Parts: sequence; structure tokens; C-alpha cells
Amino acid sequence: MNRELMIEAVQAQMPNKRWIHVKGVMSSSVTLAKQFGADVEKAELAALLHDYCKYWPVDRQAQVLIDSGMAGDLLENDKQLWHGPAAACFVQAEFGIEDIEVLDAIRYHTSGRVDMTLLDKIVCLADYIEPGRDFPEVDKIRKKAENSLEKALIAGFDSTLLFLISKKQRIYPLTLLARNALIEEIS
Ligand code: DGI
Ligand code: FE
Ligand code: FE
Ligand code: FE
Repeated sequence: MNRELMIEAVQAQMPNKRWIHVKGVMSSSVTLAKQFGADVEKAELAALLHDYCKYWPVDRQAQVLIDSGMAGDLLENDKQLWHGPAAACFVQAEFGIEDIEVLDAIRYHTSGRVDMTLLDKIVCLADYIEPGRDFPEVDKIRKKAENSLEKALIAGFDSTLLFLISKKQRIYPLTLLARNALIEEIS
């Protein structure tokens, strides 16, 4: 499927405010890809598709994961974690996207993972710092992103973890492992 059709398909999955977020993540991903020497087209494509399933009924997200054999431990964990993996499975099956780097950046954009690729880091961080984001620590994270992808991403995970703790929500173990791995990487 070509870029124009994919853009139309993405817009059809979500309300306008989420489409504005997606455009923000695309623009931040392109900037970060240029800054840190990643493939700009792959970064933009992963960003375009990262929240494809965000507004799907959770049953549909779960079904895509089950049908693709990619449910793993996700169904026992928070539903908020399903939309990235579901989007990766969906665009592979329906749009014929086979680039594993693009698919993984989509799949892991919420949780992160151990040994994140450059593209994983860029899309995950862009999701935190895109121009429309407005949470208390965002400017601090944007500032860190000027120097270090890893330090900025650790700060992003920190803010998510602190938020989850304050809400008495469960923490997905992979997010902790992702954060540990990034700390190891910079030390
Ligand atoms: O889809 P977005 O809103 O752009 O952002 P996202 O995909 O990064 O995060 C979606 C939600 O997932 C966010 O509100 C926080 C939640 N989340 C992120 N990491 C974890 C998590 N929820 C749980 N329970 N555990 C996690 O580790
Ligand atoms: Fe998301
Ligand atoms: Fe995120
Ligand atoms: Fe997002």
C-alpha cells in the first residue's frame, strides 16, 4: 500500500485529536532520525502506524494478537499495552509491511524492550516529546533529547512509571527491563 493510502487509512481509525498526535510523532521521529543517524523514511513510517489500533475495541486488538500468535503475556497485562503489538501485526498482515525494524518500533513503542534498536528508541521517545504533548516533565525530556536519546528515554520511562505508581496501576515487567537496559547502556 502506498503512503497516501496509508495516511487515509490511519486517519480513518481515530479521532482528529489522535491524528494530530500521530502527525506530531511523525515530525519528531523524522527530527530524531536526522539527529541520531537513523533511516528517516522508516522512522516516519513507524510513527505513522504506531497508534493504528489505539481506538479499536479491545476485543478486536486482542483478536489480532491471538490470530497472529503474538499475544505472549500481553493479554494478562494492561489493555493499554495491546495497541502497539496489535498495530504491528495488523500492518504486517494487511499492508504487507515486512521491515522488521519498522514492525518492532511499532510493536514496542509503549513498553520498550531490552536492547532497543535505534528506531525503537526514536519512535518511543518521539511519542513522549511530540509537540502536542503537555505533561509536567515533557520539557525536561525534550532538553535531554538534544544530547542523549537514551537519557531522554529513561526520563520518559521514569515519568510513566511514576505516573503508574501514583495511580496504583500495574507495571509491565518489560518496561522495567527496558529501563534497566538503557541505564546499563549509558553507564
Ligand atoms: O498511545 P499513546 O497514548 O500515544 O502512548 P503510549 O502508547 O506510550 O502509552 C499508552 C498508555 O500505556 C499510557 O497511558 C501509559 C500506559 N503504559 C505505558 N507503560 C505501561 C503502561 N501501562 C501499564 N499498565 N504498564 C506499563 O508498563
Ligand atoms: Fe501508543
Ligand atoms: Fe509512549
Ligand atoms: Fe502515540
